[in-house]
Amino acid sequence: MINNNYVKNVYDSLCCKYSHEKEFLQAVQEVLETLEPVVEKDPQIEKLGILERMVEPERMITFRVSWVDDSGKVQVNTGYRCQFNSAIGPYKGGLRFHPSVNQSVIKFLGFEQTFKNSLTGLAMGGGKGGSDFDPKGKSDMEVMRFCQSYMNELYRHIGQFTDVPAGDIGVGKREVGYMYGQYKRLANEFTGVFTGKPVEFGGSLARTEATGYGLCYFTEKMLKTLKNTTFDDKKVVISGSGNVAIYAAQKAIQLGAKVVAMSDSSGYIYHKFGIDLDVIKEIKEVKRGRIKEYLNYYKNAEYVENCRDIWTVPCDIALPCATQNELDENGAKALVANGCIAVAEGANMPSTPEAVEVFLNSDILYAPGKASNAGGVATSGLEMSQNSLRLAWSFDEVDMRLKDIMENIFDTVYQTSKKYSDGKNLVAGANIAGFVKVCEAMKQQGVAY
Ligand code: NDP
Ligand code: 2IT
Repeated sequence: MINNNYVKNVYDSLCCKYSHEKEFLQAVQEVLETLEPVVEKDPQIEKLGILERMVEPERMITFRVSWVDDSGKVQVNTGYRCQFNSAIGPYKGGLRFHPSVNQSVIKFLGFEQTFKNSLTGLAMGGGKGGSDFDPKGKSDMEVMRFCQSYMNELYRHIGQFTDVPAGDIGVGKREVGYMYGQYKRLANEFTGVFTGKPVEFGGSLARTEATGYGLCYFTEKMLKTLKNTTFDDKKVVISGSGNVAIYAAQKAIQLGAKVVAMSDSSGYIYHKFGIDLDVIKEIKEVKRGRIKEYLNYYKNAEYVENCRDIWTVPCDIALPCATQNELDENGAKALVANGCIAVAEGANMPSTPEAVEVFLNSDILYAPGKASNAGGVATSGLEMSQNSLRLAWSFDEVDMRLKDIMENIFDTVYQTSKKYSDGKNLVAGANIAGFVKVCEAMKQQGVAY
């Protein structure tokens, strides 16, 4: 519910203009609702049109990506790069390759990225991109040809001081490698224009682990501060089995927890003795297979062919690490009913607005993705620093900085939440803290006329 007239007008005009962009409007509404107390205290925000500017990307690039499949046939996909906000640094954010990608999805991700990057305390603006290309079932050569064709268009819009892409769903080291190679051929320069690169050519150690590890560092700090407890001996459910999920599981296990369920888009596995992460890595990272194959290794595990039902598995801590809107009201109610004490988002906007409402009205600790999953992009920021310095830090050095950043984000979000609400609403804390820095930068930079 939005009450303030100015905020309401901004949101209503956006709804008229982009009525078909469901995910984007959802992300904007969630942020605007929490900004009301800030807007009411500072009339300059309305006078300078800060909110109108904040919800409109600086630039939205859409392009055709034609590529040749293994049979010699030409295929066509749509490519996107949304350069959302550059007030506090070059556009920064991942690329997603998934058939569900469209303008709404890319805009919601770019919008959220702006606030997330601000929370890291590093100098990074917000951006996101991708394509509706589906890497599943494609040969390595098809993926390479697609990445090269994608980069043939994108290269003119990016640069180490302009816009620095990275990975997201469907884009890992393999894809970043192919895209970086093509960028280098076209631009004839070797610069840190991508993050999440393989370590052989400038990638940072611990970037692969960073989002999942960062999620657990944030959650551990939240548990200690607000519930006087830790991951130790807790039962954890993690959705997804990609980059974020795997390394969230690894860190949770290192911190003494037992991960009992994980999923992919087809279904979830439940292993009451604790999931064997080496097997998940073998299936997902090496074979690029399906999570169901876990049953070939452990006969006493169970597989349920409905990924949404994973939230009915009783747990102490839930970490949604797959995709947007994967956790709905029913899932949220099941978690609350089963006595779950904390939900921390590794994915971007995994909880529907109805699910968030359930969490905020319960005793569950709820950490919104733009705060709790910021470890990935924060470590991308560290990769940019290392590339500029022409130095590479050790795994432990990067990991230590990551932990420090995540604990600082928690403190900032918690303190901001105490200042503007009851200290429990970390959604408000994250949105306001992320907003204020970008807002001040925009004010100081003026508008061109
Ligand atoms: P991956 O491609 O490595 O893994 C994605 C996982 O989510 C897979 O298990 C996939 O299952 C599942 N998934 C994807 N789409 C759906 C869907 N529509 N329904 C159900 N499950 C789905 O991606 P990441 O791990 O990198 O990203 C996961 C989430 O984390 C995303 O929301 C991303 O934006 C966010 N994130 C990622 C960061 C990073 O550094 N990589 C940083 C911060 C946030 P399947 O294999 O069946 O498709
Ligand atoms: O959503 C995200 O923060 C990411 N996919 C990581 C972005 C990045 O630039 O590392």
